[in-house]
Amino acid sequence: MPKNLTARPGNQGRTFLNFPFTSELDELEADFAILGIPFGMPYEPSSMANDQSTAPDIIRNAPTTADIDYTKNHFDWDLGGPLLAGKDIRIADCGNVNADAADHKAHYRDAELAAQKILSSGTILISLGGDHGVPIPVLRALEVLGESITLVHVDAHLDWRHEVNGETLGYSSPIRRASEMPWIKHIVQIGLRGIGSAREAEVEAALAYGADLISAYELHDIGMQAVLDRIPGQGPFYLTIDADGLDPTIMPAVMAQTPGGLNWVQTRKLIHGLVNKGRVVGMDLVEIAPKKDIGGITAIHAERLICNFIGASIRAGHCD
Ligand SMILES: [Mn+2]
Repeated sequence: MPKNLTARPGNQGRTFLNFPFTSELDELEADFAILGIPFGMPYEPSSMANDQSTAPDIIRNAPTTADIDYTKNHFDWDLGGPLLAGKDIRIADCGNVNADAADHKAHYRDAELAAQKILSSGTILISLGGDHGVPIPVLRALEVLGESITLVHVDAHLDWRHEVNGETLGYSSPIRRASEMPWIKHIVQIGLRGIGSAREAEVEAALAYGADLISAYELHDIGMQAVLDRIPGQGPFYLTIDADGLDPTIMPAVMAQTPGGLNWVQTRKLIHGLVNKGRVVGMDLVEIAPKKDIGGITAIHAERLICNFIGASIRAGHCD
C-alpha cells in the first residue's frame, strides 16, 4: 500500500468551499483538484516554516466562503451564472502535501508525485502555496502531459536567479528552472516592477531565452487585451501567480509589497482571456503571507481569483 502523499487540511479540516477531500490520488476522478503545497526550499533555516506556509488553509477559510451556499449556488456576476454553470463538475480538495521534518526535500518529491497523478488523470490542478519555490515540482510534473506548455507568470519579480545562498530550488528561481524544462515552450512574464532578486545578468538571461517581459507599466499603458494577444499559441497553458504581482492595495499580504501592480479587473481579464485562448492545465497562487493581510482583503481576492478560474474554465468547455 503506497503512502498517502497528502493529508487533510488543518483549521478544523475545512476544504475549499467544502468540496470533498480525497488523498486517493491513484483513483482520482475530478475536473479540478485543489492541492496545498506549503513549504518551499528555504534560503536560511529560520524560513523553513515561513508565513506563506500557512496560506493554503487560510485561503480555504477566506471570508467570502462564510456562506458557501451563496458562493457555490447563487448567481455570480463575475461568471454570468452559478460557479459550476449547472453542470456535473467534480472538484476535489486533495489537502496539503505532507512534509518530513528530517528530509526537507521529501516535500518537493511528494508534491511532484501528487501533481503527476492529478495531471495524468486529466484533472486541472490548482496549487496553493507556499512561496514561489513550490511551483518548481509542479512544473516538473507537467512533463507527464507530453505537450509543449506555454508558461504565463504574474509577478512583480523576474524569478530568474540560478541560486540564492546555494539553493537552486527556492522562490527566486522558479522561472529559471522552468526555462530549463524542454516541455516549457514559451514564457510570458507580466507585472514586472520595482526591485527584486534579479540583477542585470538575470534580465539578460531571460531575454536571451526569449521570455516576453511585460512590465506592470507597459500593461497599464497597453491594456490586458493587448497582453493576451501577445501570449502565443492556443495552449496548453500553465499560469503561476505570485500574489505580489497583484497590486498591494488588493493583495497586501505579501512579503514584498510593490506599488503599481495588476488591479482586480486586469487579473480577472487575464484569467478569463487565457482560458478562452486554450486549456490552462494548471495554475498556482503563491506567496500569500497571511499575517500581513488587512481585513482579509488578500484572502477575498484569492478566493475570487480561484472561483473565476474554475468558472471560466468550465464555460470555456475545458471540462466537457
Ligand atoms: Mn515570485
